[in-house]
Amino acid sequence: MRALIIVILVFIPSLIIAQSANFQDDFTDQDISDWTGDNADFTFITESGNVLLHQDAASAGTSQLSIPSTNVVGFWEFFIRLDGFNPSDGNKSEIYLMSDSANFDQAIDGYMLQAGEDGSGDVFRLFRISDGAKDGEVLTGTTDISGGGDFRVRVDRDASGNWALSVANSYSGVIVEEATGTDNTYSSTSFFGFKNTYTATRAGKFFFDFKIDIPPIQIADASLLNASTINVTFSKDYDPATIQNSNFTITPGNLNPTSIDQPSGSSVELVFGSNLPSGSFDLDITSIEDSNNQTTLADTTITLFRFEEYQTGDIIINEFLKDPPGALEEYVELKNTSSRLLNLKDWKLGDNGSLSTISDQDLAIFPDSFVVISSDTAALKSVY
Ligand SMILES: [Ca+2]
Ligand SMILES: [Ca+2]
Ligand SMILES: [Ca+2]
Repeated sequence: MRALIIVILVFIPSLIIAQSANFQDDFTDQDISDWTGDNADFTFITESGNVLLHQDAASAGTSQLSIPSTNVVGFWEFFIRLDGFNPSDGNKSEIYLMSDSANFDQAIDGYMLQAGEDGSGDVFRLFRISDGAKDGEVLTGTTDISGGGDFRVRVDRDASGNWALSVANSYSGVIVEEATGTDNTYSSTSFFGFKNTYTATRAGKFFFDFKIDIPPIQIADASLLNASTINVTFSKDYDPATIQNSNFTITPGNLNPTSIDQPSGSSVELVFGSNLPSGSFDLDITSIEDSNNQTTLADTTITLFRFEEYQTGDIIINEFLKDPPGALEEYVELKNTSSRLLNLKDWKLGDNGSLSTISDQDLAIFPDSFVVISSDTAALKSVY
């Protein structure tokens, strides 16, 4: 019997998993001299350390900018703010993801994402543009943009012309895919850019960023709550799934917490099974992600101290200078005669006439080491 070999060709639709950005400009350099168009209509603002491009035109009209860009397989991700107005045909933004001309007023071929239309059904819409005119709607978003606002937008395109639109309602929001479409009429491009149309009252109401730049999660504070517990506070809420015992390690000893309490969305309490090492030790923290899984903590090492209880005679006045001549200041030198790390926090120093707290913060005095107390430590250093 002859073997019948059947070759089955399965058609698998191309998944939109593009990983590379087709175009980015974060405007950090506050320089758009590499863009072409109505450059004088634009300036910059900085919000939380992030630079945004700001249209600040003098009167009603249109303003556009373009820049050479040839990548078409990947994604365009950007921020757009239609600041507190209801977009319309007279107040809208058109993002030209692909264009064969630098001037969007010409008879271009390409693809344009529209933000703003008459009526109240405003959503992001991707159009094919042929000879400068809309030539078919490739996909239609669902996020309501009829009231303007802040939007993070990502448009993906693969080599076959499969498009996808993802939107979030804020700069650092989590984008969600909301529409797809297929159009491969044009598969190459020369320019990226945008064109805004506006009335006089909206001439300064457009903001952009063509790269999403979210501050990473960081350690805001770490300190001992007691001899076996460390509080760590992050700069933003974390993903609880990434709070694993193995992500927190103390050296020396390679100690991991035995349990972790989560008193708030941005702080943890690491509970260790025994007292932490006395003196100074390092806490290594790895693999913590923010609650939106958008940024990951850079591997961080924090040096902490665990002070020990003092005993009578541990701290002595080793030396002092009273009523010195000239410009010299009085000083008192304290010595830690013990072999343990001690804390001078809340210790008081005085004489018959006065009594002062040395420090209301942690003030380490290392084993067999000195702390010199003076009202003018700079002068003291220059003399001794
Ligand atoms: Ca930026
Ligand atoms: Ca630049
Ligand atoms: Ca509208």
